[in-house]
This record gives sequence, C-alpha cells and structure tokens, in this order.
Amino acid sequence: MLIRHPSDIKPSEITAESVYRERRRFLGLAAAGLAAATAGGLLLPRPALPALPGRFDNLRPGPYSSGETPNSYEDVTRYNNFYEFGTGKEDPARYAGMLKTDPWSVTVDGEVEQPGRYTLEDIIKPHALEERIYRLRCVEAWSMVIPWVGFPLGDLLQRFRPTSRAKYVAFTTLHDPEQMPGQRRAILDWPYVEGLRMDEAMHPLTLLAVGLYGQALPNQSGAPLRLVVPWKYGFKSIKSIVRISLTEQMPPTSWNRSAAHEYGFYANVNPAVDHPRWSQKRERRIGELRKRETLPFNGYGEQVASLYNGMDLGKWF
Ligand SMILES: Nc1nc2c(c(=O)[nH]1)N[C@H]1C(S)=C(S)[C@@H](COP(=O)(O)O)O[C@H]1N2
Ligand SMILES: [Mo]
Repeated sequence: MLIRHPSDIKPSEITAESVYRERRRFLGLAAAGLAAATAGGLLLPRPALPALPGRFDNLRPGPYSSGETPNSYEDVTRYNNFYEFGTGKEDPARYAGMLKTDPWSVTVDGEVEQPGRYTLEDIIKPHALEERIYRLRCVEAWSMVIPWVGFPLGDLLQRFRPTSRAKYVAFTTLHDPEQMPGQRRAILDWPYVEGLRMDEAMHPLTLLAVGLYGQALPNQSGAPLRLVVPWKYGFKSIKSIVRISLTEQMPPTSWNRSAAHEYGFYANVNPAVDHPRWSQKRERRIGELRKRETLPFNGYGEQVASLYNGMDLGKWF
C-alpha cells in the first residue's frame, strides 16, 4: 500500500481530498481486519462522520513540522479528550455536534492596551494561516501526530499590546451546560481554564489552531479556536476558547486545581518525572502496537529547553 509521507504532500494537496483518501485508507484497513491495530474505540459502533466543514486554501507549510506521518483523520477526530462532552474517548465525536460555534466571540482583557470583545473573524483574519504537523502527547501516555492549521499565538497577543505587567496568559473555554452536557457534572471545576507564562505564550511554536487536515476544526477538536502547545502534555492545549486574559499573577489551571500533586502549571513533557500513578517514560502512538520512548519536551527541546534554564523541572512539573 502506498502511504505518502508529509514531506511528499504539498500543503495545497492536504485538503478534503486527502481526508477522503485517508478515509478510504481506513476503510481498506478495516476490511483487511487490521482495525484493531489502529486502536481507539474503533471496535465500537462508529459514530457518523461530522459533515465536512469549510476547508482552507493556499495554506503555507509552517516551520517546526514533525517529519512523521500524521495520524489518520479518523484517529484525530474520534479519539479525543474534551470532558465538556464526556470522559470517554469517543464521547466528543458523538456529542460535540451540540456546540454552536457560529457566531463566536473572544474576550481579550487584563494587561493589554486594547482590551475588547472580538468576533472570531476579528481574531483570525489578520493572520496568515499555516499548516504545522505537531506531535501531541497526552499525560495518559498516548500520543498522536496532527496536521494543524493555525497561526502563532504570539502574533495575536502583540496586536492587543501587552503591558509591561503582563507575565502570564490565562485562557477560558466556553461555559454553557446547555451545549456542553459534561459541564452538568462536577468532574472539573467549570469552565476549563489554562495558562502559560508570557515567554511560553510568545514562543513561535505555540499555536492557535483553527483547523486540522486543511479543514476547519471539527467541534470535538476544540472548534472554533484552540490552543496547541506541542512540548507540553495535551491538557495545556485548551479547546473552544472564549477568553484570553493577560495577567500579572500565575493563573489557575483546571487540572492543577483538581489534583495539584498530579498536574503542575508547567506540564512540560518529561520522561524523567512520572505521574504519581503511572510512568511517563513511554507512550503509545495511536495506531501503533509497540510503545515509543517519550522524548523530553516531546522532542521540541532544542526549541524550548532554554525557557526553563535554572529551573528544577522535578519541582516545577
Ligand atoms: N476545554 C477543554 N480543553 C481540553 C480538554 C478538555 O477536556 N476540555 N482536554 C485536554 C486534553 S487532556 C488533551 S490530551 C487534549 C486532547 O486534544 P485532542 O482531542 O484534539 O487530541 O485537549 C485538551 N484540551
Ligand atoms: Mo490529555
């Protein structure tokens, strides 16, 4: 079977067509009885694919892309963590359609000279969108490779002119139990909140994603706007963002609030620091049988390790 590598695929080709091709590839695998090897709830009755959302044309390939083959569109959009729609990996694909993402607005406030409530279009339009293939490493010891569409968060923050007091960036997900049934249960202290230190937020690897596989984000992936911080455990990559606040103090984060001894503010991928209940030394790439060694900073150490010079990463986990 011909499996093309990302480097062979021009970004202009990574469109609905490649999604279609991936779907065909998946169906072929399933027919060959190999579905079990692709993991992730695929043995359950499969929910209907969401209607294909809008696609982006003329995406340019962004820097820092992983040379690895991305996971299939099916893996990326059917095996998710999005507790607002349930705690099962297949729940987001099944229920996130309840979320209405248009119209959408984002409040930008705190330590900025130009606070305000901006429409999604205001937020996205001034930015050239790129495709960046990034590894995502969940704290639960699985990983994926995802072709995101987005732009650097730092470029957005600059537009609102952070003041000299801005030391952190706080993010908030929509809070609406009507549309997000998981919020009717106290699994987490809703809404989901996350944060980055200012230098992490300004780092060119940190992306605001609006799509994947050349198309608008499906709801289960955090539509219409989500963060992607590839050197940190997946829980930092907050979905369906409605507020971005620049702050002087370190903001609270959902998983740290819920279990501070298990989830720190930094959450840098670190095989040397185990989660209290399991090892972080290895990971299972979704679709693979043999585990991989987890890399420090998820393999992005060359780009980001210097942000943490002099810090005890065992203490600041
Ligand atoms: N609002 C919100 N954002 C979230 C989560 C969540 O439950 N709610 N889960 C996080 C976790 S634990 C992971 S691993 C990633 C998963 O992203 P994916 O489903 O697109 O792979 O989203 C993160 N962002
Ligand atoms: Mo995660």
